Amino acid sequence: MLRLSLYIGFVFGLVLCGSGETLIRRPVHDGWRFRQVRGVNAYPAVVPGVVQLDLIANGLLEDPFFRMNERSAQWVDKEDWEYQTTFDVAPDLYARENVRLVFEGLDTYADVYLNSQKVVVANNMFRTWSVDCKRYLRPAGNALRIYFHSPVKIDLPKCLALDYAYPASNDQAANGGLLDRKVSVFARKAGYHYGWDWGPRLVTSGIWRPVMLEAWNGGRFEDVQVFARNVSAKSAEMAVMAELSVGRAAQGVVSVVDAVSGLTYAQKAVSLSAGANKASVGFNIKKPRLWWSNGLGEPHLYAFKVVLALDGQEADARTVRTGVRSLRLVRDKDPDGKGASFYFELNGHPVFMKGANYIPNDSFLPRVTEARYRNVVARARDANMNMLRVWGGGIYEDDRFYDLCDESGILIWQDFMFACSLYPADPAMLENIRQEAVQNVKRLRNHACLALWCGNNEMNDGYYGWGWKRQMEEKGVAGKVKAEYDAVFHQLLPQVVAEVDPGRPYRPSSPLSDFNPEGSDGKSGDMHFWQVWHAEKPFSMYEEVIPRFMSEYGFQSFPEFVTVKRYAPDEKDWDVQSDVMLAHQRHPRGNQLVRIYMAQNYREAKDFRSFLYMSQLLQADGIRIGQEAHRRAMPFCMGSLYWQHNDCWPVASWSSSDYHGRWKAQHYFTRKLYQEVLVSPYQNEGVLRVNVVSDRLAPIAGNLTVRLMTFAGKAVFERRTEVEVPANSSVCLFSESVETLLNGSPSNSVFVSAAFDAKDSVLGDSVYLLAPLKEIELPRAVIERQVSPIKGGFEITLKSGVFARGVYLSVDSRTDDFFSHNYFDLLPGKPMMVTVRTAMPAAEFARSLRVISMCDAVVGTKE
Ligand code: BMA
Repeated sequence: MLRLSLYIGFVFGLVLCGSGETLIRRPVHDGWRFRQVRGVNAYPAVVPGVVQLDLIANGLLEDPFFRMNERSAQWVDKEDWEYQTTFDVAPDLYARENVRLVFEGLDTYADVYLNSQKVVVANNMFRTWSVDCKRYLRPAGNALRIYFHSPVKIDLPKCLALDYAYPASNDQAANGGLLDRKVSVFARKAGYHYGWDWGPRLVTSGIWRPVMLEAWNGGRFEDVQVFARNVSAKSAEMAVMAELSVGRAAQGVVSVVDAVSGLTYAQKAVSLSAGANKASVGFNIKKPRLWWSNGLGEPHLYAFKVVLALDGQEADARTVRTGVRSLRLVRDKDPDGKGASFYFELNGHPVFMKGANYIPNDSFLPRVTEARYRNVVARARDANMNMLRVWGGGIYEDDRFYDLCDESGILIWQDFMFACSLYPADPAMLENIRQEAVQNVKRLRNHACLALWCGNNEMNDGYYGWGWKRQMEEKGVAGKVKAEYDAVFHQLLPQVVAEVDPGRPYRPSSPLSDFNPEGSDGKSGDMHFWQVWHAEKPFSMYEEVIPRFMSEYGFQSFPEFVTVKRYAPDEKDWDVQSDVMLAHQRHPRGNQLVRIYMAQNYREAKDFRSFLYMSQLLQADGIRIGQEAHRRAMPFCMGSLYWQHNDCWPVASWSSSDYHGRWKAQHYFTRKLYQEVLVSPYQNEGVLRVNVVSDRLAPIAGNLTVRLMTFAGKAVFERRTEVEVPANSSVCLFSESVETLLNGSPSNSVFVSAAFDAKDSVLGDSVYLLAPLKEIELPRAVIERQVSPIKGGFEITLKSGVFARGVYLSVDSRTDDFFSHNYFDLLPGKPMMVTVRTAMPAAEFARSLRVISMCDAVVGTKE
């Protein structure tokens, strides 16, 4: 893969640097300065960037992620800001017939002046803005100035002009000094900037994506789409659709070449007239190397170089890297007498979607580096996920993100950027949304990872289920706002998808039932299940309410102590109810709910640090019940996406890995629960059953071993059976009454260990407790450790004479460490080997390594 990317980089390099006549693209990122419009001084600025980052870099704003500093950053969004640079145009670029200035992202209300000419008026951070600027340019000393209007000042009057309020449940207007005036819905700007129940209110302004100069002679591609029409093992019918602009009528040739092998797939002569043109080229690939999702095979990517030659001269070339695969969302009417199906079928095989919901990686988007994108996608891949849902309150992600998902076999459920609110939609706004949708659908449609377009997050549920309909009726505007809703999600967006990306499914909202347009019942369509958490229902409800496709469910935890100390370094703040900790807990009842579930499920944590650790186990234990129940229920249920994969700042949240990328207990649990083979013990009416769930596309013959042991390691029961696990299915392969198994031992003194092995390797295993943890008196586990250095870190071997629950390794002083395994159960007498990646010297590591288990974290463990 690395070789392929290097090669593609090389090919791109040739194309972009220009071997003479091809299109030139150069950034305009140097020499920028910014100033507060009401102020006098100008300061150096980084482009791409946002004003808060520039203020921080110039010592004018304190890091809003530290302690309660977010509060003193609230003035920034009430100000107007101006960014300015001057640039020269290199002679080769200046000599081209056409020069275009492209802003890939302006956040949000921006007037752009080039040499004093107003060339762009922007009002949507999700759109690209470009201007053919040859006539305004000079060879040297071009002045580029961008005036950013305060989004609050622009939108507040729109809000005040109405005698009703658009619901926006997560907009933290009050924290921004705006009382109850929720202005977020008026801006085409990432919803989470205005605050969320896991995010701070940091409303940014700035040149958040690259600014480029593009120059060409004769003609260029405006867009190149490559897709597969029909795919089988034998052949793939491919299509290239190109949009091109040419200066004057010309004879052109569009060819498609394999960028790696140089092989020409197709060549077509086209007669082009001056202006905009379309051209399509078809070709076949025999025995294509298919793209597979993570776990099922290689996500092979082809690199198609599409070349435009005009009058015999190469004018432009684009390399599109994409996978060849067929993907369908299968909605059979009533395949099993239980309602319509909802599953993805990849290359002819139904695939259970194992994944999570994804939010932006930072409140300040431009500082999400390539390395962070790599890390967040690797976190999904390494936890055996095959789908992420890019949720509607964030952004249409960077190309880099989708490239990485293509490479990693991570399918994407892509929301349009609307979440948990209702939005005004007058004709101007509808046109704005149309442009946004067309541009983003075009930008993303070549990605093999892209599985589905979805109109919005939870707006349908909000309207019918959360009381918005009634609120709007009371104000006499229900007809109006519902018409606005329908115009966007039932007319405009499906139309855009049908026109621009016809092969991809569209759903108006998530969640959505098919037969009951006024809600989501899980019987058809997808479901967000929040009764566990918001309605305080027990985790066991996850076993009762199983939909066709679970696109959200989740439970909060706190980040690790080492992360907490970065934003709350003072001991006086080490209490979840301290002002600082509460500033990093944005769900109004978050702490209360964590405490309620903790008290129901576990014994009391003995101190702050233990509480943080136990909150992570609680989350992992709880979500695990859902993850296993969903997988066991295949093929009825074909997807489990928990809320949420990542964080945008350090906070208590539903994430399974924190802002710094540290895996929480839930992430370690997920890696195991999302393995190809899951061994899942569960109890029902006095019977212990063990299901084996396999995503493998072939049956597996092996052995299932089920053991019962006391915490001190005495065997109570053991059975080993030869079994066959059918392809791509869930089967119950063990069933026995708990009473027989226990054979007189109390249920709170034993654990079950179940494992499935084939050809001498364990493909899946699980530890299961027969009694609730709260009723279990965990023995005091003394964990022996041996540490030896290895390349890039250490190897640690752990052993305990008795069962140790949730063994947790940590080192205090750094955040660059990564433990291969953590929060696992140690079985009596059975050693466990963990490696850690760290730069820490050996002596310091040995000194700071902490190893605890649950018995060390709760009050009242007996010696
Ligand atoms: C879901 C999401 C988010 C939210 C999460 C936790 O409804 O769509 O809006 O952050 O719940 O409350």
